[in-house]
Amino acid sequence: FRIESRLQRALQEGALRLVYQPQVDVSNERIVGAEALLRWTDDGQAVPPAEFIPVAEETDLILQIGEWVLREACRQAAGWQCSGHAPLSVAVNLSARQFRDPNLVELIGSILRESGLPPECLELEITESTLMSRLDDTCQRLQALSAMGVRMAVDDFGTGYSSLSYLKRFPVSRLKVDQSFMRDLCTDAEDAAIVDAVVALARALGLDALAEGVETAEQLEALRDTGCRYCQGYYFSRPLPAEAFARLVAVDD
Ligand code: G
Ligand code: G
Ligand code: MN
Ligand code: NA
Repeated sequence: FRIESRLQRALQEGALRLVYQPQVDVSNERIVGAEALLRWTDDGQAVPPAEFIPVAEETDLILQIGEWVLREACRQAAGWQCSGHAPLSVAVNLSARQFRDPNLVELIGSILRESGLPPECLELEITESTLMSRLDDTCQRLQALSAMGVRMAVDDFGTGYSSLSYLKRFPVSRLKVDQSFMRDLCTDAEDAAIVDAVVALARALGLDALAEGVETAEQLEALRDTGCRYCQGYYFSRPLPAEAFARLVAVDD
């Protein structure tokens, strides 16, 4: 409860910020976009999202926070678009409650209009468990969002239970291979087989695959062999403040 009122105040006082982790094309190691990740510094102390997001998720506070995140991410990503570099996308994590919010589609429409960010440059990440619950409702929401031109990604793929027949029907465009499979990719044959299988599944369904948690050159090499198209992780960059990300993109040109 205490954390909730502090978080509410942080939101009002502008104590939340976003950092951006570059997403990279495996074939040429160029930056194609970034995932926006929320940060909260409370009394000089960083509070991890894994601690405060679940608290916010218990109430409608997550809707207010989520709206701020979407607005901030779209505004900053609109500023990255420049001549000379291919369009950069921004990926925003949606909580389950946010994804079910009846106002979500309208909200995203107005945020895209006010920011000027092209809809194709916005990607929304939902977890496998959100995707695979309330399937009819999920299907309608995904259709409404993809009709706007926004792209959908399945986060932490491989850790939940996906119905492959629904995965086939849903308008999602990307599977994000969970970082837990990356850790021992080079030494554990089972993890390697799982990553191979997810990448093959994505390809068979016409989706692209992005591997999370790539920390070493060896992991990148192993990933290349699977044909995985995109990745992100500390090997390329930690999540960066917006200005630092923009500088990195400028150097990448
Ligand atoms: O940034 P990393 O530190 O630790 O993120 C931890 C978890 O918090 C991840 O599961 C990530 O998806 C989630 N997370 C980070 N930022 C956001 C956000 O803006 N909204 C939601 N719903 N989850 C987020
Ligand atoms: O659940 P989600 O994928 O949204 O969370 C991403 C989380 O993973 C963030 O907390 C981010 O800081 C973290 N992360 C990003 N890259 C790496 C990495 O290479 N290694 C590890 N251990 N964590 C990472
Ligand atoms: Mn994510
Ligand atoms: Na993830």
